[in-house]
Amino acid sequence: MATEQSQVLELFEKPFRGPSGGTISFPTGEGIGTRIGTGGRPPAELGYATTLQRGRVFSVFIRAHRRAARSLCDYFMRARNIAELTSLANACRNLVNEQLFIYSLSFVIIRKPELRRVRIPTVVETFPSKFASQEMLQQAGNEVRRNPTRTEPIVINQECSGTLIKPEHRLSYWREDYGINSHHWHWHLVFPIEMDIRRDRKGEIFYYMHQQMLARYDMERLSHSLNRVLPMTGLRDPVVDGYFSKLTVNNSGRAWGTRQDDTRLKDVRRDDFGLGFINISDLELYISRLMDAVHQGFAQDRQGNRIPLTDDPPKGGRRGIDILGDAFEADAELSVNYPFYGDLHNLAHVVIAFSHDPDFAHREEVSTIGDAATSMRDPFFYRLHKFVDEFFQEYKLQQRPYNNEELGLPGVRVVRIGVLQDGVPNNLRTGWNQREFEAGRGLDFGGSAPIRLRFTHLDHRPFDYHLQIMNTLPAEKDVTVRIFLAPTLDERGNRMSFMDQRLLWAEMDKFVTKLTPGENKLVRSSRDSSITAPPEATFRELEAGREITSGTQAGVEFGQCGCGWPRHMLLPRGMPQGMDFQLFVMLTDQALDKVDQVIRGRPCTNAVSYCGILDSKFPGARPMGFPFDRRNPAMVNGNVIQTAGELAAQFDNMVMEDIKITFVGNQLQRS
Ligand code: CUO
Repeated sequence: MATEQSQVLELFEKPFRGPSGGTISFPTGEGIGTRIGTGGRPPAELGYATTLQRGRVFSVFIRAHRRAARSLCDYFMRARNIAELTSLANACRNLVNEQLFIYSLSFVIIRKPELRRVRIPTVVETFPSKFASQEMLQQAGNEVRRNPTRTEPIVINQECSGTLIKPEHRLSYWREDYGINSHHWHWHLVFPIEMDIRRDRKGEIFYYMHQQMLARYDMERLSHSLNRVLPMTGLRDPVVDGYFSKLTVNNSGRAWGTRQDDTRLKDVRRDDFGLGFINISDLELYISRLMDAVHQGFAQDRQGNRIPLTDDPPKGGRRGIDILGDAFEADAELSVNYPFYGDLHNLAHVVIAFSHDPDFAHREEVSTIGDAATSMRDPFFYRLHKFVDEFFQEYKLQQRPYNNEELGLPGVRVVRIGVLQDGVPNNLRTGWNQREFEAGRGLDFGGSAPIRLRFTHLDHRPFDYHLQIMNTLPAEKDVTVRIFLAPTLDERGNRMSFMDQRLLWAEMDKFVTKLTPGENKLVRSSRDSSITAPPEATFRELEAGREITSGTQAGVEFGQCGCGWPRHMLLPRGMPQGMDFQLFVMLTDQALDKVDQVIRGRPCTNAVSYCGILDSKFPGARPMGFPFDRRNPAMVNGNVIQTAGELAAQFDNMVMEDIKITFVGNQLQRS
């Protein structure tokens, strides 16, 4: 195992090495890329994998790139063990795009059961230039050149990409956090499109995971007295937010594209990215057709059949949200009608990502919103996804409200809930913390000193949820516990109606437990959250074998472990003077929640609410986001329901609690 792990680390080390690494050759418009190989003829078994230029961006949002990834993954899938994978990989690593190479290797290690027990190193270390500014990397390079024999580590501190002159930049630390961007890269890796993967409820999790990221972004915005993010209004209006990432694409210093405030979107003609003509008017057609489907309650397939869109399908049927998610993202293999509903979400990423140079007039690179590893850095990402989410919400609002049977759990009463952090009840503290990553693994500076990038990030100390529950049933009862967090007040300082607060509820945890008859006291650690993953192992940790042999992790199939919201970002920042939040806890009947299945092997079960379980059904039968995914019932037991608190008051199995979140800045470790 240790040998396999070191073989894998070797494959991930210095992706830009090799004869052509970093060499850019610009196409002149006659083809989609420069083929690199012996005599200009790449080996046939690599298929489309060699159609991407080396030294450029690889993006899953671009169909031609997905096609190249499919070819390279098919090539790697022949490997039966790490030794064979190493030999296949070494045979082609100088012929294919570096980012495509790492993506495909990661994909195959995750997909093949016999390879899953090895861990892939974090993408932060494999491609530090996607996470650290050119200036930081340049400083490191200068240090190495100044003193090539130095052996003590070079530590470079991170800075955000903008100054606070623009209010949006108050959120830069969040958008540019290494953990959320790494999670997003992994999420799109484990929920790939057009890769012949059939993951359970993929369309629905596309909707839910991105909706939850928006809820978290909005909580963070309210923590800075900023309004909730507004959606992109249309494709003809200016892109209000500019973005200048300061990042580089490869080890030759090629810069990502940038975008001024108020840039207008244009039709895209980028042969260098394998893109055909992308016309804004085509995207507008897709928008209109998708909205037709939402409002008519059915989609139309290629044969003209009406496919009903409802979240109450007949038993065994797919929910409308799942069908809509697949049509919207879009996946040509799963969309109900790909030519008709198009590729709206991916193409919207692409059109925005090339808005600074839509026809390659300036030979500019794609901008960061065009790559899953960097897109969350761009403020406009959230406006784009708010626009996407509005379609899904429009659909959800047409579903019936949940009824008393679905919401209630007779015989079970939640008496009290609260949180305890370092002995302090119901006041959680957040602040700054730091983490170092090894940049020298992903870049090639020469020299013998380790180069460490030091990122400052939001964090909190672990805390526990305490739940006091009364089970008045005569027997044990299996229940699902759902915990949500939302701000108490809106931008104006007013309390919110159910419908206003509905989209701000962020899932904090969801777990199954057994209640004994009588009183039950549950303590649940924040570290066990259903949305988070623990910090990703670095090269150093993997080399030391610590992460792969320790305790309960031994034998786990790590493949998809990199997917998961970073643990350090579980809480919103809150305010220095303390900010009001509400916890909402709901218990539901596990008999109605559970999904019957036998899970084979020891899959990674981090962050199941965002990432599911590999090769298994999504563990939970209810619609994702339950109970806040639908409008509230107008009345319960004869009482009008207008707020989440009024809903909770009508059901014994729900309770709300006021808490505060206080930001203590640099005092976190000292407090
Ligand atoms: Cu994850 Cu648009 O889907 O970024």
